[in-house]
Amino acid sequence: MPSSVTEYDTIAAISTPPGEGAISIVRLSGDQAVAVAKKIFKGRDLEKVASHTINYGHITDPADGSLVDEVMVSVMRAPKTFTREDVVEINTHGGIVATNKVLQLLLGYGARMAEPGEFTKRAFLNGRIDLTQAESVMDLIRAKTDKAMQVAVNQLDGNLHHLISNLRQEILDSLAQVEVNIDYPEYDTDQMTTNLLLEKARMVSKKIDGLLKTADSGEILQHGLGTAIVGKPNVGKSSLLNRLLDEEKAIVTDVAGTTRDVVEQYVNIDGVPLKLIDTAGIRKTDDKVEKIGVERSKTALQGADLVIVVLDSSRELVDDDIELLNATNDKRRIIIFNKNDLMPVITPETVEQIKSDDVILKTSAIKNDGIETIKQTISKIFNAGLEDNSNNVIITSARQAGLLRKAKNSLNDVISGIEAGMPIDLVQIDMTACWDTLGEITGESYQDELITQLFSQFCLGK
Ligand SMILES: Nc1nc2c(ncn2[C@@H]2O[C@H](COP(=O)(O)OP(=O)(O)OP(=O)(O)O)[C@@H](O)[C@H]2O)c(=O)[nH]1
Ligand SMILES: [Mg+2]
Repeated sequence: MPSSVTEYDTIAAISTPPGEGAISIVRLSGDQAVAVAKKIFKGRDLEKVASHTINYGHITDPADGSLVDEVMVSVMRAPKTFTREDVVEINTHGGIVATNKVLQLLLGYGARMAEPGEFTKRAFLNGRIDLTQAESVMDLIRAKTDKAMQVAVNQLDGNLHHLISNLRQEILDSLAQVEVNIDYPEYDTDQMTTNLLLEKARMVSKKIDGLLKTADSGEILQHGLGTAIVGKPNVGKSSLLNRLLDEEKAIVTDVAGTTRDVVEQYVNIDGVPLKLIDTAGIRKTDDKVEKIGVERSKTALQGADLVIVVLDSSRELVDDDIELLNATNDKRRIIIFNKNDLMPVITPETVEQIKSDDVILKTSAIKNDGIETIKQTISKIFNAGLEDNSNNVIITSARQAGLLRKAKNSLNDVISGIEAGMPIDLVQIDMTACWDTLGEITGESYQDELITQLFSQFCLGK
C-alpha cells in the first residue's frame, strides 16, 4: 500500500442523495480543491481560512456574477481528511437545481466529476484505510439494521485489518525461520522448522475457519435473509406475513387463491434484516392468472435462503402439501402448523410424512400465537454462525470470504505437504501463497483492475 500521498486531479460530486432535502453537500477533493471552490465563492478568502473551519458565504457564477445559493463551506486541509487530500464541502440549500448548478460550476472551473466510490478509493490509495475498511464504508451506507451498522463500524475501526495483519506476521515469522534453515543447513534445525511451520499452518487455519463461520451471518446482515412463505392456498401465509410485519400488508380472505403475486417487505427481527416474501398458494390450477402466481412462488422458493412451509393443522394433509414438503427438503426451512386455534386434524407428532429435523412450530395467525417463536427461531439461525466469534469480527463480503477460502486451501497444501515429507522449500511456496492471499484481503497486495471494480460498487459522492 502506498504510504505517501500521491497527487491526483481534483474531483467533485454531490455527496447527498438526489432529491429535495434541508441541505445538500457538494464535495471536492484534491490539491486544487480550495482553489477551485474559491473561484465561485463570495465570502472570506478560502485559501486563507484556518483548516477545519466552516465558512458562510455565497456561490456566484463568475461568468455573469449571478447568485446561485447561500452556502456554508467547510475547508479541510490534508492530511487529516477523509481522502487525506484537501477536501472542501459546500453545504447548499438542498434544492436539486441549485445543488446541480454548484456542481456544474466546480466542473467548469477545474474539477473533474468523481466516479462512484472515488473519494473512498483515494482514502485507500493514500493509505488512510485498508480494503476491509473501505468495504465497511459501503456496508455502513447500506446497513439495514443497527446490528449491521455495528458490524460495519467495528470493521471500519480496523478489527478485521488487525486480525489479518497479525496472521500475516505469524506466517512471515515462520517463513523467516525457513530461510534460516535453507541458508544454514549445517545447523540441522530441519525438524524444528518443519514442526514450527506445521504448528503455524494449523493455528492460522483454525483462525480462518472461525472467520469463515461468520460469513453466512455476515452475508445475511448485508443482504437480508430472503425468506419465502410457501404453502397451498388458504393455509394462512398472508396472515402470518402480516403478523410478522405487524401491519396489514397483504390481502387476507377466506377465498383460496387470494394472493396472486409475490409480496416482499423488509423487516428487522432482533437485528436480523429479513426480506419476507409472501407467495401465491401453490396448487395445480387452470386459472391463467393464478398459474403465473404459482410459477412465481416456485421461483421465490428456489431463490430463498430460508423457507417457511405453512400447513393448515385443521385439515388433512393433501398431495399439494406433501409435494411442497418434498420440494423444500434440501432447503433451510421452518415448518409451521397454522390455525392452531381450531380443532387439530394433523399435528407434528402424527404427521408421518415429515421425517425431518427441521424446526416445527405451531401457530395461530388469527390469535397472534407462536409468532414470537418464529422470530426467535430465525434469530437463532442467524446467530448459529457467531457462537464462538471471540474476535468480534464478522466477514461481510463475498470477496473476503472467497480469499479466506483460498488462503485456507494453501494452508491445507502446507499441512499435507509436510505430512507427506515434502522438502521444506516446496512447502514454503504454499505458505507464501497464503501470505499473499491474506494480503489481498486488506489490499496490501492488490491488482488495479480489482480495485476499480470494487470501488465502482459505491454510490456517487462517497
Ligand atoms: N382459524 C384460523 N384462521 C386463520 C388463521 N390464519 C389464517 N386464517 C384464515 O384463513 C383464511 C386464509 O388466510 P390467508 O392468510 O389469506 O391465507 P393464504 O395462505 O395467504 O391464502 P392464499 O393467498 O389464497 O394462498 C382467512 O380467512 C384467514 O382469516 C389461523 O391461525 N386460524
Ligand atoms: Mg395469501
